[in-house]
Amino acid sequence: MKLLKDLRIAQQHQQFCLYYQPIVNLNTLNIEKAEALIRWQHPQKGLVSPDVFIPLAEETQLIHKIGEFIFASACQTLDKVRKNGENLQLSINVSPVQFTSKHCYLNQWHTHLEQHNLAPHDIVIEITEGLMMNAQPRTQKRLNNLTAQGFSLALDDFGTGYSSLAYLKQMDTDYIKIDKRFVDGIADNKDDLALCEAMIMMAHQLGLQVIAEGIETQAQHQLLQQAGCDFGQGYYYAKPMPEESLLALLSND
Ligand code: G
Ligand code: G
Ligand code: MN
Ligand code: NA
Repeated sequence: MKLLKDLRIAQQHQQFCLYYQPIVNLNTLNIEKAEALIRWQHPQKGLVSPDVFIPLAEETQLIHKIGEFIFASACQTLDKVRKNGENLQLSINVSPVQFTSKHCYLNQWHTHLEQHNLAPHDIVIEITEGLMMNAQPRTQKRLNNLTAQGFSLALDDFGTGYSSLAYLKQMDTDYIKIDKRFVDGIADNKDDLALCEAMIMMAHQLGLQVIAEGIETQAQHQLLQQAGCDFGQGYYYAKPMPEESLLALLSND
């Protein structure tokens, strides 16, 4: 398969980079976090979406190497943010396949953190609910081990999977990320708003904070703010951007 062959060489040829999308505190409107989103600049095809190549990387175990690149790059960026006198928590998407590795990803992560004078609490690990379905039993143990070490944990695409509530019970989650599918309709549809409000209330009662994703309009922003949502992310605030743009944005903020 051609794309797989290209994916194997992409890393050596430095065709990957991270974009960052700001996450705004809805009480203060400060940018407190950013989500790292990988981009592949293919020499012929141009930008290839992670929706296409991450599943391929998961099937072929390439995700382990790519995952290390993502973690290392995010640490580098955060180091630059700090050197500019700013601060952020960086949110990183991690595939459950990474936790099946016999390679010691955790030692790797600690090495990268130490190299840049960072600590686990500077990082939020995002796990997609849907992907947990096929996860091995030890994945959950490993996730709880991460939070015990100080990493924050976010349940991504919350509400879209089969057992959202079961995961909340089983894992030491810090954040739920309300999926864009629920946010889209809140200004026009009472049921969508009610669902978001219910998720926010439930999360707060469990001691979790809420990040709403895919906010595109001022109306959505205001409704979520009124509903007590803690953080917002979406094109209304900013699109995913290269590192330089993030650094510039933070210093103007
Ligand atoms: O940024 P974008 O909308 O193109 O991302 C598409 C999908 O790819 C999203 O579901 C997102 O979670 C996933 N994705 C983006 N970046 C990463 C990454 O660095 N690691 C993993 N595992 N998934 C990612
Ligand atoms: O990791 P997750 O599956 O949540 O990935 C988030 C994806 O959503 C990224 O690919 C990002 O580019 C995209 N995204 C972020 N904000 C918005 C938005 O406001 N509108 C749309 N259409 N997509 C968004
Ligand atoms: Mn995510
Ligand atoms: Na999502």
